[in-house]
Amino acid sequence: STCAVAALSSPPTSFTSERVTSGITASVQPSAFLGTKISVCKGASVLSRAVSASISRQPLVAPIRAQGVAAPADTKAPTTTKKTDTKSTVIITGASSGLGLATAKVLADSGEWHVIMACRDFLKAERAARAVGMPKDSYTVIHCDLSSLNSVKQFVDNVRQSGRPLDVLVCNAAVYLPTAKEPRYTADGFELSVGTNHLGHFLLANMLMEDIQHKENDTNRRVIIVGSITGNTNTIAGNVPPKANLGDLRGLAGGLDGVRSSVMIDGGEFDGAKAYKDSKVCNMLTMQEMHRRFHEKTGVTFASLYPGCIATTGLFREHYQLFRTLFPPFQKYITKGYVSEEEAGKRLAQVVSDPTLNKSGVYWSWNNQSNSFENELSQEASDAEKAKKLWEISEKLVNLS
Ligand code: NDP
Ligand code: PMR
Repeated sequence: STCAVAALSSPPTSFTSERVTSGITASVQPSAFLGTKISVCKGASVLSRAVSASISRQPLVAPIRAQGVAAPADTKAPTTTKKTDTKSTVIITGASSGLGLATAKVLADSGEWHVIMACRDFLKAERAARAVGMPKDSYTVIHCDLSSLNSVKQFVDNVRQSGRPLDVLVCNAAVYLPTAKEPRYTADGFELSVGTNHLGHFLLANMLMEDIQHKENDTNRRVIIVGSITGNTNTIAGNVPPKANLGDLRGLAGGLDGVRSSVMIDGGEFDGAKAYKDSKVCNMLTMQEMHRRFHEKTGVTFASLYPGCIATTGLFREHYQLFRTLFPPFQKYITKGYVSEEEAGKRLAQVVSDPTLNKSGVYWSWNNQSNSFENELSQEASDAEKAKKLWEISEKLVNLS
């Protein structure tokens, strides 16, 4: 056989591939799209063709045009409700890599879902969708940068313009800055991890509630916010320092801006790893608060999950190289918490579409046989009073109240 196995595992070497007419520079990462190894064979697969096209800077079969900020991929989208297909619609934030992309692929391949990929890098998302072979009419890329409240609002407008009735929202995107010495900020001046992972999604989910609850004759309407074991201090993983802790939320109340207040939710010194774990606690608290506020009134199901340790994703792109080399085998052979991107994608896709995972207010996890179960959250991540306070402060910060 002429097959060669190309190990395209981390680290993804990123490079600037081309400059497009609008002046947007596309950064392409030929990293492991779904798993760590990609077979490059004679009569190459769509995946390997697309990946090598990206690498060799050759254009893909059809040209990709950047739509400029916040324009939907489907420029011919009518402004009235689309009745042409019977598919359900799911928005997945951060669908350009890792868990989001793997989930988008599973749902697109099922033939039952149209996936709106809410991504900050239009070209990367379009390329990723093509590289994993998502059918052309199964997805739309719409620009959304969660680190800008204006971009989130623009995204919501564009979704409404597309006319697709919305069934499910998956808040999946995240950044993790474990090696940052100094804080970084969103466009609105919030510390970047909590600003993106929590506040961006908080605004998005709140705005889209209106659209999700207005869908008629459908019981499968869900809002899913991806959580994590590392935000739960009732686990070993959650006890690896620095531990998540929101304290009395004084830093958040001050705006996380590093000027009037601390950049950390609890008012402490900047720590990128802690900020990420804190943001995951916020994600899990937000899901429960949404359940309490909206489930009975709207029938919408709210859920969070820990999909397993997907040690190969871009989440660890800013970690030390040594960590990125050792982390996958450590999780595979020592903690046994490792899951592939494909497996994690199947899990999140279940939370989106499986009729048996319809219970609201649940934090889903999977056992070693890959069976789902309702998991327990840590004390802080299930503290209803804290959830309410978090909600009220977050509403103010994103100008919803
Ligand atoms: P990846 O880095 O592969 O995916 C994160 C995605 O978020 C990327 O598509 C990235 O876009 C996107 N993103 C980052 N910042 C923004 C922004 N400002 N606006 C829009 N999109 C943005 O990581 P994972 O797939 O691992 O992470 C997905 C989710 O899974 C996260 O919520 C993470 O917390 C969670 N999780 C991951 C675990 C793991 O072990 N990996 C374990 C538990 C939970 P781009 O492609 O442009 O960089
Ligand atoms: Mg952790 C015992 C099980 C277990 C599991 C399931 C994880 C998942 N981790 C476990 C244990 C340990 N980890 C132990 C014993 C250590 C000390 C050696 C350890 C270390 C560690 C580090 C340094 N682990 C990490 C890091 C990270 O930088 C990751 C992180 O915290 O990101 C926020 C991480 C993770 N461990 C996990 C998972 C899922 C992560 C990624 C975190 C996430 O996506 O939320």
